[in-house]
Amino acid sequence: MKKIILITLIITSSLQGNYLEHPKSKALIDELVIEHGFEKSFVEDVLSSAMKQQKIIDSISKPAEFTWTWDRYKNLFIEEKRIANGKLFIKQNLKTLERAEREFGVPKEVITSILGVETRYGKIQGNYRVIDSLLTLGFDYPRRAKFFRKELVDFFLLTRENQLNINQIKGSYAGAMGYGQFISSSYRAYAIDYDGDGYADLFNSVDDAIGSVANYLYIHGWKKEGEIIYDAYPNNVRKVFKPNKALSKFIPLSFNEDGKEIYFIGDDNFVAITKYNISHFYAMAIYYLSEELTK
Ligand SMILES: [Ca+2]
Repeated sequence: MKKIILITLIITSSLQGNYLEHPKSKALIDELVIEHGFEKSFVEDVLSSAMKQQKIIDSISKPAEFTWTWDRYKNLFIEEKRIANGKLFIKQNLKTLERAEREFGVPKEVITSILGVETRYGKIQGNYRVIDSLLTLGFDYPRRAKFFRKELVDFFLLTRENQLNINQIKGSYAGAMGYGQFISSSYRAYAIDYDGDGYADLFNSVDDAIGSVANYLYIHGWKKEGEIIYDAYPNNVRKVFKPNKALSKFIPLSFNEDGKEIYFIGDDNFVAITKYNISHFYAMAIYYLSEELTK
């Protein structure tokens, strides 16, 4: 009986994973120590306390953008509570939003919609330890391993640069963090200090979050006087897209909404939103919500 219990314990612990013993850990440790100057014992401690989580792999394998219908996606994000809280968010942060609009050209309703869709305006920033997410996906999810392995190194660098506790930072199952759910490389590249304390804090500073989202969209091609989408008719969509390559930056879109097919043309600013999250449903939801917030 004792023996059986012991075996069970061993199996359980190896399933949860102690990432220090993972075959891919040695190369990571070497890279962090040799190329980036981390203490070996520090990296080893972090890896030995990190856990593989099957839930993370299950979640990333079936994202809403690919498995849901547009109606279901739209109903989740464009609903009364999110609209009302968005209007309240604008009221409470009007000065900062107007400054971001002036400096980056991104309307306050669009910035607000991104924060609303990502985290309900900062309320739900994710409950996974980011170190667990990035090790699980970087080491044990072959389809996206290369991407997440790179984010993992960026996460070590980010937490060192910003003096964050690498073992405590939480985020989404995919390692996205803070109000605007920035992944580590985006945090390092596009997060800005917007409240003047000299430090970009996307977890606690709503001003920094607002400035950083606007900066991200601006750098990814947002045009001040540009459009997100145009309405289109099916014939028009074909006419515009097939013969005229000069217009190929536009994206033809059709969505089945409330039982009928609707047609749109995505412009520069639609493309900029997809750089935030590469999904047509996502960009469309941001557009719809931002329209509701202008009312
Ligand atoms: Ca700041």
